[in-house]
Amino acid sequence: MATRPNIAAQLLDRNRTQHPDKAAYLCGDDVLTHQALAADAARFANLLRARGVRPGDRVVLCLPDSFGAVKAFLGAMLLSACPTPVHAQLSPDDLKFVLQDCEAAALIAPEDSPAMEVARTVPGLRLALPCSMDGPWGLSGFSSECDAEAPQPEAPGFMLYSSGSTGRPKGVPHAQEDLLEPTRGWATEILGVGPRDVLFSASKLSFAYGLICSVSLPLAAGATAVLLSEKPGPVELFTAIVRHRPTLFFCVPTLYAMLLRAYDPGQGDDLSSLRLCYSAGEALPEGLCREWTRATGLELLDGIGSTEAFNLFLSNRPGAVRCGASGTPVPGFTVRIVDDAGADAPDGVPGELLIQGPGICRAYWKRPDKTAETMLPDGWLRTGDVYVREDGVYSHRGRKDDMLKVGAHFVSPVQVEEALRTHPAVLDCAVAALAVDGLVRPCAHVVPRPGFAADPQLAQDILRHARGLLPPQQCPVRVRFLDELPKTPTGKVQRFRLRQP
Ligand code: 3UK
Repeated sequence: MATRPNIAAQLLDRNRTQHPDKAAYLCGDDVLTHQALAADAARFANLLRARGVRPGDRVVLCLPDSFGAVKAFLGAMLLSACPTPVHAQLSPDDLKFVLQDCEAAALIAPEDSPAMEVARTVPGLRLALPCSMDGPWGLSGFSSECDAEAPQPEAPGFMLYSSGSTGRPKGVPHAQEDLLEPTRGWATEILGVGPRDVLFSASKLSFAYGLICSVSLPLAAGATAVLLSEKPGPVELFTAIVRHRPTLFFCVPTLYAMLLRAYDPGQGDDLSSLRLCYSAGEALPEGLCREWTRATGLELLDGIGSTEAFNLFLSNRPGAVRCGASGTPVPGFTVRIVDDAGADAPDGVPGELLIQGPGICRAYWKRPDKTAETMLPDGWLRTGDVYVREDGVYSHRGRKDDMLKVGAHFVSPVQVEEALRTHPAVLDCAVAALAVDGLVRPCAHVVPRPGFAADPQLAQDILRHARGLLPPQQCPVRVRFLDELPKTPTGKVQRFRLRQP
């Protein structure tokens, strides 16, 4: 078999040759040209090699979105190591789990960050290298040219972690080539991304949606991308849009709702550079879709993707937006809606969405149980999403499992319940989705311990208790008291009975 090309080398070399001085990335007041990006990515590959990192080794990146993060990601890829970006604010516990689970050879993180503390507690880790916003430390001693390694046959080209129903996240490995899949059907045929576009994603590089919109799309199109290193709030996002004048904006529904509330064109919130807004990560409520377009005059396209697919597989189209629907299959994908027996569901009947297409992950990292459940032997991927098709258009009807998508984060009811049970008044509890303005939020259903009055004061106390233990998206927004939870004869709680659409 012929050796496979190194995808990072391909992207970097093409851009460096065609437009060396064009901006590849904009971040705050700083500009990174395609030439400077290629040079520093090569330096980083050479550094990793000199420090004993080999092709196939996992290199965990725990970094804010920044030039440094992109250089580190592409540099690791040049070596055909496996860059594994994780959220910069990942808890020390979860980071330790990821480093051990993927048997990381290296961790790249900001100097003095909690991540660097965690690194000291992981024996197998060979390298913990500090990284500034501009790049990993010590690049200047290395050559700006590097001999890129060909991707190894079985080793993952890059990996992302996705949260699971029972606590720990699962590694989702992808081949290097998968990085380019979203640039074909979705970016080219649907969005029409070209070299003159300036892309801006509020979602971070550690999330597949962010990696696609901030790395795959701009580099494949020879375009420019805006990076925001801070936590994205309305002020930060409007400021970046006004300053950098992006043409394409990618964000999640929860943030569109916040942006819409804050939007004030009279106060300088100028969105005139945008030709299109895109929403993914969780279902976009129909009302929010309409309101956004009414207020801004901009189309808002909803589409669904997943970490496993490393792509969008259903999408709305410019000029033909159906608010409240995920749209139609993205070119390259075949989709089915099936009933519990695996038979095709007719139009109008909800069932689970299965997808098939290029670039889909074929096995979770070291999780044969989860792989067997999700990746069917005939090549279909179970999305876990319930969909209904009408007139060829697909609409999301929630998740088949108990997982919640809140602000585009997976939330496991089990984890929230564990936290709630540490409150002295909670005898039993179950967490299920509650729709607030069409967006999914966790609701706690609590059976109080005898002797505790089920009143609003206790509800507030339980919510406060949860906020002290859980990240914001996992915190219930409401407590409902029940005398008992709905359970199967075998005692399993039936969370689906508690959902309030
Ligand atoms: C849900 C949606 C309704 C759905 C993602 C690449 O979200 C992405 O990846 P994840 O692995 O989550 C996947 C799950 O999220 N979901 C995502 N988008 C929508 N549900 N409407 C939507 N538009 O449950 C799916 O199975 O974190 C990965 C590119 C884009 C992405 N959104």
